[in-house]
Amino acid sequence: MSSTKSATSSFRPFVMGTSGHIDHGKTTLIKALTGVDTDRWAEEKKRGITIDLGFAHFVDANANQIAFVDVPGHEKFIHNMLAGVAGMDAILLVVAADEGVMPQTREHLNICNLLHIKTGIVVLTRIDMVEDQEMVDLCREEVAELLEGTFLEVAQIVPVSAVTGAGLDELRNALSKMPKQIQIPETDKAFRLNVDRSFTVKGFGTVITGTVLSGSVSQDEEIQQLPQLRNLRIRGLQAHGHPVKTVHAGQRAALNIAGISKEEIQRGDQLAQAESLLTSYMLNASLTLLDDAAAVLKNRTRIRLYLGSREVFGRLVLLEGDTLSPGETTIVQFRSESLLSTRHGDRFIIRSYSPMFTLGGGMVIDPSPSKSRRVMHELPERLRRLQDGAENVRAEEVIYLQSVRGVIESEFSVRSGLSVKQSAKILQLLQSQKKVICVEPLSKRFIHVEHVARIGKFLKKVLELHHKKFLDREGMTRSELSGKLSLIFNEKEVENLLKYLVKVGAFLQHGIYYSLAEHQPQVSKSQEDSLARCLALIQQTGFQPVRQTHLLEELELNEKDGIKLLKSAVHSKRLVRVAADLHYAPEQIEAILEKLRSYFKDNSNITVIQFKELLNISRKHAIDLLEYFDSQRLTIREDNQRFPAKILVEND
Ligand SMILES: Nc1nc2c(ncn2[C@@H]2O[C@H](COP(=O)(O)OP(=O)(O)O)[C@@H](O)[C@H]2O)c(=O)[nH]1
Ligand SMILES: [Mg+2]
Repeated sequence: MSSTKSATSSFRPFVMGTSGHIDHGKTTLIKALTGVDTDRWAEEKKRGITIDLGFAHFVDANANQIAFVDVPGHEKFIHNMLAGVAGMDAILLVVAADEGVMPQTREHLNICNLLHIKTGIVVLTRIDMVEDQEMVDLCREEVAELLEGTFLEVAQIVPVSAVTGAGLDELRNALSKMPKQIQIPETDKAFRLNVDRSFTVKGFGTVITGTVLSGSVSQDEEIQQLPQLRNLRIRGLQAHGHPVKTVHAGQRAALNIAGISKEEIQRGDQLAQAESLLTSYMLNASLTLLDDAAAVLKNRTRIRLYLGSREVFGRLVLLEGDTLSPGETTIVQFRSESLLSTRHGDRFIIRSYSPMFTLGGGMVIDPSPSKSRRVMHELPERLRRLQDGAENVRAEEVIYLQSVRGVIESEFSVRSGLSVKQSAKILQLLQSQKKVICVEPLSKRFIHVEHVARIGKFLKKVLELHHKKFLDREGMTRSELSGKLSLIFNEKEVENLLKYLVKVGAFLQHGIYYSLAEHQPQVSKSQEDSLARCLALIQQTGFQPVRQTHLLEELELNEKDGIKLLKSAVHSKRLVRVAADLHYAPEQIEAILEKLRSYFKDNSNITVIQFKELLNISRKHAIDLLEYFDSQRLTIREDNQRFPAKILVEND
């Protein structure tokens, strides 16, 4: 994403949202400050209430940009309020002095508190409506009590009247102090925006609006729409009503997007830098039930989840205990009915399915959990460590929780919440502490050593069974051994895993074979003698092959045992099986290839008859041998001629 040099200390745009009960004067206050009537819709004007999110911007005395998001107070439109609240840096909590704290004052405050909004200002509105100062003081006390223990506990409380203008200067003054209290916008992180509106503008096409949560994005850049994982190009940008080249964290932005209809992108979708989020139907999270939640929460309750500007339905699986009581915090798994896109650290709200009220909220700990039953053991403890452990503890859990699949570096920071730079450093540390291994130097896939040990255990079992079944064989080759591993790992990864397991002594490697340390291929002395005689016989006869019946006679074994011994000799590469009734010693095959090589020096190809004469063997054996060479890709057949394959001549 583009450089964010301009977003330095003097330029700290931020988003401030209203909160509070209906009719307490939120919309009127924003109009008094900005001149903008945020009730955009005819329906809103007719009914005199805010239904959906409204937007206005304000430039404070220090020329800093504040984007206001005006939310509806009515309990029926809390879902719209939730769509706007996710990107807010600060809150204007509005309480009418003549009415005091009301249900949605509490509910909005609870929501902002659960979403970890960091700061804000409390505005006591409509002070012209109360008879004396005493009433205002009473309201102030009531509000102060409500704010105890919340993020607004230390907030400034400003009494105002939008009608007389009293207190508005003090409020503007308080607003200009806000940037210092707001965390530096996350400008160095990946670009991310929650879509809250999508519409068509004549002559431009589809335009979406949203709050830039982190990073920045510029005209003509490619971004991804999530959870659809669709790549989109940005045709043009506006911030606060003006065309710009780049938009930054803390700004409200309108993006003109190429090649998509307004129906294909909607409120609830996200736009983000590719690979900065993970999609899943499942989330592991911590969840706090509100003190004033109406009832205990039962396991597997169907609820509404609010994440960014998105509302989805799903069930909450309690990972500890069967119920959750008001005020308690626990670890849960959310099973969504539609696809989600999140990263570690995202905050969410849950509301009851019906009737609708806010139940609680929490933080995403694992944005795309492994389904492996193996990691279900101790899962809540591990998730808790991943939630608030030290960086290296979190990093280790991230990798452990992905079981044998492990984590590739590009998704590591999405799962851990660590920056890309921190991630690289910590992965290095975990490797040097021998807690994780890297099985793929290119994609950088990391697996926890405990899971690698499990892979080792599994392979040892496979080897043990194999040794039992084939007493006389030396062991298994990599391709024989990789069977089930190749479902997860590519060839290079299998190779590296085996190399590691041999290094830590799980099993042995000799030549192309892997075997358990205790395994000794069992060939009896007499069988060994028989085989030696048989090999001697084969080699004596030059290129004239010995028939299998003759070999078996020579082995002095019955047919069944004899064939088994031949097979094991083939397996251990002491004998080459060219066809059912045709065996050669490896040295003979090499000698034949040598003859072929020198033949091909003077000839471009060879026919069966020429080959038969070259070796002085029967036509049938010549064909068998040539077909064997074809199968080994040493020769290439074209009609009745064989041409040398590259590897045959290159060995020259
Ligand atoms: N007297 C007086 N009336 C106000 C003041 N602020 C808002 N109102 C009125 O209170 C009603 C509700 O205001 P509105 O801004 O729509 O409230 P919201 O639902 O919180 O957005 C409207 O009739 C406003 O004119 C104020 O400071 N003084
Ligand atoms: Mg309003």
